[in-house]
Amino acid sequence: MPFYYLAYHMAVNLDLLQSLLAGAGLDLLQPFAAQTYNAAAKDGLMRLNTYNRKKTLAVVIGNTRTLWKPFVADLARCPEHIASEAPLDDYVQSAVQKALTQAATCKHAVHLSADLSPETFIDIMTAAHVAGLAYYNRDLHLCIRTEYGAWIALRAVVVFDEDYLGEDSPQLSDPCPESRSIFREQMQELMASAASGSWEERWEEWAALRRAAGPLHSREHEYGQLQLAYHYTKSKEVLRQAVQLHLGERV
Ligand code: B12
Repeated sequence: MPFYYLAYHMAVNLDLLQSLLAGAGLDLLQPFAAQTYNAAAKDGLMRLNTYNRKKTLAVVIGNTRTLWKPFVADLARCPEHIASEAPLDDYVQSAVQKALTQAATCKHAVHLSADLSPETFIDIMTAAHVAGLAYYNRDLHLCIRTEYGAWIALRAVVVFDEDYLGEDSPQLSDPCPESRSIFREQMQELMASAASGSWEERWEEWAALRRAAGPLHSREHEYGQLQLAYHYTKSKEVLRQAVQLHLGERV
């Protein structure tokens, strides 16, 4: 992030925000102007509050595989969280709120990607794309970042009552254009099968598609075995195993 952001946004310390979020495993953060999302979002979707500014500061927050360790460490400290309906979403929400409490003194609105209520729903793949964080491949329904491929998750957009002083976001191009045609057929087949049953049944094939969606070098950033299984199955048993492993590693 360029230094001038830190100097100008006194009511939002983006440097502090970034480091607090990264400490919690949310290691991707990209500032952008809220208006660019509002112009790009599909009709019928909620628009971000611009606080009557010309260019309003917003950030899109995401993570790579890095999130898994601090999340599991948190579950090891508070195993009762495993029983919650969506432990990872709860963890993210709490980490974002905690970081904002310390790093922002102005009004702000948080839009979590897991929140599906129409009044606050954010089409976060479009947000990540217009912010310049990751390319939105509409055929694969995945955002792809050159370094990490599709091994990223998009967690939240926060809009601040502050001006956006950065440059216009860069126009991204597809880091792996060859994936488009190669996987269209496989994607259609999986979608058809998901429509007639549960898509989780074939989650390993979905994961294989995601693996193939990014450049070769991005494969080193693939989620670990338990992280992958949890993201696709949401199994509590996987979380218990991860906690056991974490506790074993600490002995
Ligand atoms: C709804 C949703 C789904 C639904 C989609 C079905 C449906 N038609 O409703 C289901 C449950 C199938 C799903 C599955 C998965 N999803 Co999903 N999903 C979302 C969510 C919450 C909203 C998408 C949306 O409605 N966008 C708004 C509309 C206006 O845009 P649209 O372009 O018309 O949206 C369509 C596509 O996005 C599509 N879609 C989205 N995800 C998927 C997945 C599949 C398999 C298919 C076929 C279509 C599809 O469905 C949308 C509605 O028709 C987003 C988070 C968010 N807030 O945006 C995550 C999100 C897109 N999903 C994500 C992921 C990773 C997955 C899964 C891998 C499983 C998971 N939980 O990790 C799987 C499999 C995806 C794959 N390709 O491998 C990530 C993508 C990350 C990235 N790198 O791009 C997001 C951003 C969530 C996150 N925390 O990061 N998902």
